[in-house]
Amino acid sequence: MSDTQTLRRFLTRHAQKAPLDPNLIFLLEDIASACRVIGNRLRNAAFEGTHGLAGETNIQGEEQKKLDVIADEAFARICGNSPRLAALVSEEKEEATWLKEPEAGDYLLFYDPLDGSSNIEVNLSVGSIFSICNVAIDSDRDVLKAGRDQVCAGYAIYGPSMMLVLTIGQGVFGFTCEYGTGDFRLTHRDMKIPAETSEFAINASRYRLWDPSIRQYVEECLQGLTGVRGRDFNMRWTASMVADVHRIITRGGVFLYPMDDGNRAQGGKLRLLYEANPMAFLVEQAGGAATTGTKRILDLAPDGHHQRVPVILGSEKEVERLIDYHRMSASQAEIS
Ligand code: AHM
Ligand code: MG
Repeated sequence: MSDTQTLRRFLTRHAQKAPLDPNLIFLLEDIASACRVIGNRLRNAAFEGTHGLAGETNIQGEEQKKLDVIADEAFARICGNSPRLAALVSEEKEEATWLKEPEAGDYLLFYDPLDGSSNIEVNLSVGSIFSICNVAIDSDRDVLKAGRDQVCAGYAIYGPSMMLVLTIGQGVFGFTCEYGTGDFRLTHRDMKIPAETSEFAINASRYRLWDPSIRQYVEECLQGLTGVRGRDFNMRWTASMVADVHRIITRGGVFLYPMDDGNRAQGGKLRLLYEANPMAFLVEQAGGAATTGTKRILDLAPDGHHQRVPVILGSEKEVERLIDYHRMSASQAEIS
């Protein structure tokens, strides 16, 4: 039977064993509340008239959905109560929102309030992704933190059940929202990604745009049992990063949103601060690996709030193979 301690009990028990700032616990509880509110708004959207577009475009030039705006407001309103939260960096806002004069030890919250929102109308899983870093010194307004500086990261997945999956740097833990009480309860302890997998996730409609390394990798997977990999591979693509990463954290696999001819000018598709970094932290904490193809994601030095990067993450052996293919492809390009 699963352990059913609540998120608060889990965090306070953790704090008895290892130092954990009570203000981080408050912030995590506020994030859980925001996600609970977003989950309820998603569930009732058909009755509340909140499907469809908001009529605005965000900083990424993407059309905002009404629910993107509702989710962004829920995060800002509920987490804004946290006493040591200095600033918010949201996918939906061009600039950071400062809530107080930053002091060393305060928190910075990075979030994508509703990831995969193109899936809402077709009633597939969507999610919220978040990442937390510390303010290093008093008055420091620098929010361009490297992923390795994260103190906590996680996501909420709004699927057949609502879950919160998080790491505070000591493994990955999944909490399911109990219907009725609304409590997040620990149902998935110390989640681990197996090093080997036979399942990959990529938007294959972009085949014509891929670099040779990605083509080679996918073509070899597709050859199956009689090909160079000597085994059959399965493919899944939800087009909701949270759902795809959740599957990988639950049963293994590799997720690819590489740089290709369609997104090279932007640097990739997924955003570093509130998509790639938190997912890379979670995946590494679950025993997997996360790279751009050439660099560890957590070591990247961000150059903008909404910087995009290529993302390859999941089961360690497959990620290592992809890094090798990138290396080989780069040295071949040098020779020719
Ligand atoms: P979003 O933040 O605008 O929702 O975009 C990110 C999403 C990811 O969840 C998902 O992995 C990817 O975009 C899907 O892209 P595509 O539609 O090209 O398959
Ligand atoms: Mg997103």
